[in-house]
Amino acid sequence: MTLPDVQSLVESGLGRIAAASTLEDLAAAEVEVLGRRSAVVAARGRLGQLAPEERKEAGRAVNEARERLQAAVEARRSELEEAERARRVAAERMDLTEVVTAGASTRGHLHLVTQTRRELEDIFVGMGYRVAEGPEVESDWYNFEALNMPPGHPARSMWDTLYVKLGAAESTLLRTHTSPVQIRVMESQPPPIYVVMPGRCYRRDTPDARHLPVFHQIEGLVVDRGITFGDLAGTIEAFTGAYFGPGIHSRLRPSFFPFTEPSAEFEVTCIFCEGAGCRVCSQSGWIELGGCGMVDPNVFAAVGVDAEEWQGFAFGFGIDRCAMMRHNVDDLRHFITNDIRFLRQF
Ligand code: FA5
Repeated sequence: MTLPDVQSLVESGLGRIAAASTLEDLAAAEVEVLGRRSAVVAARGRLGQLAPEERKEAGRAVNEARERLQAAVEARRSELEEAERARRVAAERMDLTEVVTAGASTRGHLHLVTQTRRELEDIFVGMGYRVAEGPEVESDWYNFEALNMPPGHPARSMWDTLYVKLGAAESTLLRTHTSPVQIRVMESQPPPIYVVMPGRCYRRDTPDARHLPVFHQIEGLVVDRGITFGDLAGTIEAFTGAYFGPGIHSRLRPSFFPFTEPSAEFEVTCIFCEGAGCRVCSQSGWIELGGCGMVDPNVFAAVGVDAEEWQGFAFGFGIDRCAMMRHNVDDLRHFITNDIRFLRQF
């Protein structure tokens, strides 16, 4: 073995290492150039055959060759790892300019929940209702007490409440439903009243396919002379047909709310199976949308309306749930994850 032999062994090894274009290929090159069957290891094996005076120098040359090749493998590995990291970062990069630069047609539009709220308002305005709004941060009195739920009333536990640190303990809260706006409307004007009240509500609900901790309801309130439960049922049916279209109907099931008597839950034909029964509606053919009932005389008393002269009904249902059902969305959480591919569809 001559020194030029070692030199050419190093050159061909360096060429092989430089040619490796992936980390896997580099691992294969390392085995070829430095592994048990490599030329370097074979050269070292042949050192014993040399005369003692040649052996020392040749041994040093072989060791240096091995170290250079080893260093070249390490350097190439760092380069390839860096390139791989850069490729991954580029692939995962979120292009925040996408929406702005993708053309004039992507100026954006109202969120589906806002579109739904407006459509529901339009339906009720078409039936002669006015639209009213109330605050999202409410007092205990409006959210509970005036609605026939004095402190300690067991029905308060129907709603998992988020309280605000303001004033006396548990006196201020994020409204759990839009029903407090009924009270504000009745305080601000005498009957007759035909009003819908949309808005955001808050509950300590764990997010799942049909619940969000922040969601939207639309409340309805009618106070007039001679109002009956039949008017309530007819109004719900008219709304159901107007919003969901023909073939989708409503039904009322006895229920309990402290501020209405009698109370009912209203359900609409499951739009997924059109009443035949499926997984979404637990095979019942119906999906619950909200609560309703005749205004309880205690609520009229809280706002000074004479229950002998005036009767009324109220209802409240989920706007997000309406949008979900009408547009075949299987999970409410899509509404708040801000995935432009989902939002763009509507
Ligand atoms: C109420 O909130 C009553 N205030 C409704 C009412 C008004 C009854 C007037 C009588 C008279 P309930 O807790 O069932 O009721 O909620 C009504 C609807 O709001 C539900 O059917 C559902 O559509 C929607 N909703 C309730 N919680 C959530 C939530 N966490 N996420 C999304 N929608 C919800």
